[in-house]
Amino acid sequence: MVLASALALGACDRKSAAQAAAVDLPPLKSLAGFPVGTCVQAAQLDDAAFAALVAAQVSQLTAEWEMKMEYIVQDDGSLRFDAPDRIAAFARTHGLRFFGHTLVWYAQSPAAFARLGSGPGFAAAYRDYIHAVVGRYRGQAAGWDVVNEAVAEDGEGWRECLWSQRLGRLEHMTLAFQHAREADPDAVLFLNDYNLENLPKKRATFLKLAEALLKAGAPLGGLGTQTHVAADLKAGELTAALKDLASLGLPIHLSEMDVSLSRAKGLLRDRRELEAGQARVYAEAAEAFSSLPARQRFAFTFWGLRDGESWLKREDARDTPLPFDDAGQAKAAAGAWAAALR
Ligand code: 9MR
Repeated sequence: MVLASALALGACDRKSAAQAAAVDLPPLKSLAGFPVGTCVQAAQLDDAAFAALVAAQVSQLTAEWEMKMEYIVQDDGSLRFDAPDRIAAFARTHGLRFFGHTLVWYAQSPAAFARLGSGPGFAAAYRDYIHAVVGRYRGQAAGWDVVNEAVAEDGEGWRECLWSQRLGRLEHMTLAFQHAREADPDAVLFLNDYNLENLPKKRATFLKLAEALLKAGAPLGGLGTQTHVAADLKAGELTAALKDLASLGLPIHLSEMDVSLSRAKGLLRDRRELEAGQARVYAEAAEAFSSLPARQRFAFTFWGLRDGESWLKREDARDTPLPFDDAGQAKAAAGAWAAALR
């Protein structure tokens, strides 16, 4: 199956993504009745064409990685904020909403925390970190991914990590939400995860976790569904997932959408079919998201705008998962997304 997708993508080298038909569209944010976001890296803002595209197309910014512990926490435990401050300043200058991503992530456990042991010093450092980061953007960040990717890959329970080992499985999450609330009384606080569209079992565990957090007194205010999906996602799966996630009544952030061609499992044969599948998936996402009750539509965020900047390129340089091509021209995928909103 991997070979089939590789062959399909090979065929498309003849026609590069940049040559794919560009479509003429008004700015995406002007078409949607909800905030439209993208992620950015601070250095990308030096690219004038990219900065102009971002300012024109979206109304919300997420830092792609520079608000995570991997950037903020230094080896000696001190914190650095230069890159996130730059992204926040760009958002302010251009009148864009700012979204915080992410406070507690199983995948990141800096040495500065690990060496603290499990005594009260660890709990204090955990609280101080959340207070420092959330407090710094208090009044500017509309929301935060407080806990990221807590559900196990196969949907069987929750992941073990440094935070759960030192502070407790549910307790470390409850505490993170409480500390974030102490630092910013107004930000909407999210639980965020992936593969909720294609794995109903993982989605069910995610919803149970959300309920457990609420019961434990966590000020959970919204659910984030990343939506890193592939062009062969079955029709109807995204719609069913969003409906299910919305059943708790909390605001929904479609928080990191991209639609991979390379990850499609060979069900679609050639690039033309893969691109049509991608457009169909983007259209379904737009339609399903705009069908949610207005008060539950927190934001619709693409994980990047131009194909060339996608993290998925590291996995397969031929992938073109985003709504704009390398030159910043809207692709058929963006056209389909926009048409589904009209
Ligand atoms: O796209 C992000 C990539 O540039 C970073 O190197 C990586 C680690 O920080 O994180 C990627 O973004 C991830 C996001 O933060 C959480 N959900 C999955 C995203 C793609 O891996």
